[in-house]
Amino acid sequence: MPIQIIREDITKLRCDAIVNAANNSLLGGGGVDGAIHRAAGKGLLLECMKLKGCKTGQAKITGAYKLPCKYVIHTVGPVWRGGTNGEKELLESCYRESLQLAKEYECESVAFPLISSGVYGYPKDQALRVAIDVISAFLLENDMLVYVVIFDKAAYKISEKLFADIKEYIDDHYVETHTDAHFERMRGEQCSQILEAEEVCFETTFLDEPVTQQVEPVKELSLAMPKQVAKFSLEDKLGEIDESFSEMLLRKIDEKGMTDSECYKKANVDRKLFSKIRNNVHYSPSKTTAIAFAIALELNLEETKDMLMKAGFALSHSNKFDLIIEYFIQSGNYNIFEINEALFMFDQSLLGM
Ligand code: AR6
Repeated sequence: MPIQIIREDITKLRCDAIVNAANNSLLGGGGVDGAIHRAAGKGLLLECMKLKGCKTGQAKITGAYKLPCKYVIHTVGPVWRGGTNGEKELLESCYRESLQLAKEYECESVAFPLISSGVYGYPKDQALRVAIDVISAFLLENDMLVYVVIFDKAAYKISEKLFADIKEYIDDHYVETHTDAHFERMRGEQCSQILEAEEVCFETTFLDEPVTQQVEPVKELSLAMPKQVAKFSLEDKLGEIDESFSEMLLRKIDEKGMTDSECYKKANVDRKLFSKIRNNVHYSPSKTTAIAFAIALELNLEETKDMLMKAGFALSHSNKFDLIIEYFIQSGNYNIFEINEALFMFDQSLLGM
């Protein structure tokens, strides 16, 4: 099952468990901890008092009281002290232990805030990297829907270099679209057709011949089309039906020597959706799902376009989403979670699900 990065107040989520970025006392505090305790009510504090605190990197579970979820998993992230004091290992441990508890309590869905990235000062981009790495490793072995909740997007940023590279790519290619050679050629061709027609008319006035005769070539051009189409019956056309999206996907999985589950997990797509696609040769996936599979299969740009075409989509240079996808494929970076971080950063739909 997949990871979803969302922008929400975690206290509003109706999933099985939400994770609290607590302190060692487990008796409440500021940030997300304060919000969770306020929304849950006194009952949560009373239960937390019985837990006798929690060590950094560990996790404990309680009921959720007035919250819309079933459980709250309390974990204590490390305070950032420059990154050389075992912060990363402790933060990894927070995610691992919380996921383990969620699994023990048979949670099907769990939501994490970006632990340690507020009051405890862990750099947000690095905190997100740790979250995604640990969660995706866990999901290779387990089925669960995991939300990573980004609360304050303004303060959150993906690596500045990656951001700058993507932005440059978008800017360059937007420009390319507007001075696009193909577009120019098309426009040129249209212009010369008009000019040709005008020339004919111009000559006609000189030759003083009937106008209808002069425009005939243009008419012939437009009448030729229906005649050609009429040569094929609809049945003939349907007989030429090409490989479907589902067929291409299954063929590529085999060619790459992957198992189905390796592929859908890498695509951040859940098992149920994959089996729908597998069992329906004419399944029409959404564009984000189709791209997710192209990424999981590490297809190059041409193959990706081909696969998208099977699902009735294209990649254009006229929107940011497509350009970000193209940027990652061209860079040979097929990490769907990094792609999703970037898409999130640029306010675009995320891949998978
Ligand atoms: N929903 C989702 N995320 C939130 C919410 C919310 N309602 N509120 C804040 N965040 P922090 P820490 C984000 O400071 O760094 C407390 O006092 C926030 O934007 O809550 O682990 C505890 O008692 C940030 O990205 O936790 C501890 O003493 C992330 O949650 C200390 O803070 C974590 O920020 C723990 O510090």
